[in-house]
Amino acid sequence: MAILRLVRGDITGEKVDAIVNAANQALVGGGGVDGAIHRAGGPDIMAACDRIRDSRGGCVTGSAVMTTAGKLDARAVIHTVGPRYRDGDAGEAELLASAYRRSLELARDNGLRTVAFPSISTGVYGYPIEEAADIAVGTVLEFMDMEPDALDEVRFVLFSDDDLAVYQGVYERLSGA
Ligand code: AR6
Repeated sequence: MAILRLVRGDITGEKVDAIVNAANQALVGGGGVDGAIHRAGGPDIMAACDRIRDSRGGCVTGSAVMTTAGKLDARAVIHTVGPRYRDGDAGEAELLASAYRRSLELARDNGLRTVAFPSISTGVYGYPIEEAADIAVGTVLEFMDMEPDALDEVRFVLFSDDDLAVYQGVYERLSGA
């Protein structure tokens, strides 16, 4: 049975099997958590992203790819691409759920049993945090329910106290805790 944990912090300091990055389709890096991961992990991560871009064009929204974790204290970085939020009617919810699900499947398929997620799409991509937290926590709980032996732990690493409080509220509501 896997456990879900919610913590506040900088995801680049997490010691887990897989750190998930909120990337863009071209895998070219950027600001936010993407910039922090490449800065802390060093150039090997971008070199691996370059190879993925050259061989298969990058990563479409709602999907995920895996690279080395470079100097991070993890075995891999899973780069997923969440949707840019427009009005909520452009398929954003399905794409965000898919980003989480594909990341969890990639971890499972590669024997990565502890996974740390940031709050995907809620920074530069503008997804309202309450709605995004609902999808994030809901998708992870559903995966753990369907596949109880696939992973040991999923950890959400929230960058602010406010974001952590939102995720905690959603978790209590969805899990009945
Ligand atoms: N650890 C944990 N969370 C963080 C960290 C960190 N070190 N730094 C920022 N966050 P964002 P997006 C939080 O913008 O919305 C990039 O340029 C941040 O406070 O990183 O999916 C990519 O290249 C927010 O809550 O990702 C893409 O172009 C959350 O991480 C685009 O931004 C996500 O914010 C992706 O936008």
